[in-house]
Amino acid sequence: MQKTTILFALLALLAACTPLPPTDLSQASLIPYPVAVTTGGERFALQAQTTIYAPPALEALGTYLVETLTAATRQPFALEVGSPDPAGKGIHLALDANQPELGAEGYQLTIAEKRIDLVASQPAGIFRGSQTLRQLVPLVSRDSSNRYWDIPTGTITDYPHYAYRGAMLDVSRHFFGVPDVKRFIDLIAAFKINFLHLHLADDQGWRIEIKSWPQLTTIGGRTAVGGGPGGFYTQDDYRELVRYAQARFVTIVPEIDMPGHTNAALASYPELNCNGIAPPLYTGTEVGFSTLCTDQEITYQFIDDVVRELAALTPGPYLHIGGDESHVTDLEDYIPFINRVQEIVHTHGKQMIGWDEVAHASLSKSSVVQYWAQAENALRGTSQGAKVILSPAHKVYLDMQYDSTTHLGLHWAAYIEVDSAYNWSPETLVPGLNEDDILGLESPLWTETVTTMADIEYLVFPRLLGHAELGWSPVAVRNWAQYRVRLGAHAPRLEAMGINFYRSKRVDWAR
Ligand code: IFG
Repeated sequence: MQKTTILFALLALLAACTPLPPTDLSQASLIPYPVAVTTGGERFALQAQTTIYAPPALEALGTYLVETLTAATRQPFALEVGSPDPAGKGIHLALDANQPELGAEGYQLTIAEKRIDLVASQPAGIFRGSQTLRQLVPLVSRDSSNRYWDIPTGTITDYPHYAYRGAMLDVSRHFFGVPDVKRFIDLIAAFKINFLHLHLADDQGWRIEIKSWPQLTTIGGRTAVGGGPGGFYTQDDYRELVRYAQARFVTIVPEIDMPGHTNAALASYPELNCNGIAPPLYTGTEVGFSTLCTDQEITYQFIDDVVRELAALTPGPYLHIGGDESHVTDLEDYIPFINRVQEIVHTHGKQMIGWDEVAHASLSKSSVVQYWAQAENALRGTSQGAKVILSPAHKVYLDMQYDSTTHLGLHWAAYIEVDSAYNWSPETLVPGLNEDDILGLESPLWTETVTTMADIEYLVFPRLLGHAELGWSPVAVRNWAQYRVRLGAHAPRLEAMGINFYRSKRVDWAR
């Protein structure tokens, strides 16, 4: 036998005998960080033979997990539906109604050397736990054999701090087609974001087909900021986005901004204008210059038709009616307008969300105030029994530049570096706002300066990961010094996902 062959044989024998170093699950760079992690010190060797087991009710989630693990390892894993492994090995998904403390989205992940159990009280918890498991699979296998991906053993018990953890995409200033929005859904779902707010109509573009008012898209959808081609979602496109989001336990919140931010609608139908004259399509970036005609009945017929059609397409509980920057709508007209629109939203079975100015109206307890600019409006809202979603522009507006050198975005609210985006507390941001009045937080991306998916990713990532942690993780685990280490370790994962993320100098990015 050749000397080299003998040498390799000895090395392989040595490797096989050498005990692998212990692992520590609590040191895993998980984002958002779980509620409770205990380490087992050993490893579960994920390999091609590993089988995923799921009951029939979780077949789709089992398929999703197989696809996720295959993408991570290039191994084709098998899914067994309804027949657990008699030897108990493999990855087992299960629903357990006897763990109500996990809530709608919580899960328990138990990793032993030969078996992983992912248990939840509801299917959403299996999906959320799958994102954690995905982050535990190392990006490279144990050795050059490319056969073992070592997952640290231990247990994770986890559930969200806030029920509403959102991201908003403005598809009006610039339009983004179905494939881009689907990618956006994939990326936000990977970090346990569970609401996608689509800003579907504004001065520059109307982006959703309304069959009873077709010119909203045939005229109002024509263009965008800068005068380039616009676009719109047919109702089938929108249904496809809703389906895609639902499969990832993301709920879509559609927004039709009104009475301001309505030039696209006004340009589409002269009869919607108080003077009966349709203004030209608008391709600039000013705000606050448009208003629906609040004292004409046709306006409310229009709104009822739009809300009816949109509500029928939207399984989620919320319909967002905007209400921001209505600078040319007198307050004494604005208030009854919002009150009436709130009624229309209720008649079509939805709860109203509005930007914080809507708190000047008479809000019902089912309504939600999205605080973006005036903290006192958040308190105006809760004093009426409404709830609050926190979107403080100086902390979560993802169209804000990172610093003065960022080639995209604005800075009217603030420059928001990665540490600043993370270093705040939803619980104490607004003095006097009670914790149980806060549904959660949402990070809007306005797209005046954003035209491509790469632009979206550059502004959204990595700041959204910090917001995902502020929304999901308990107060005790949220601190920048510790989070920034985990964030830095995520760089190879973000690269593996093809995300064009901003490499802030405030973070030590792993290679
Ligand atoms: N404010 C406007 C947005 C957008 C934004 C850009 C709200 C609620 C400034 N309204 O934010 O339409 O123009 O940062």
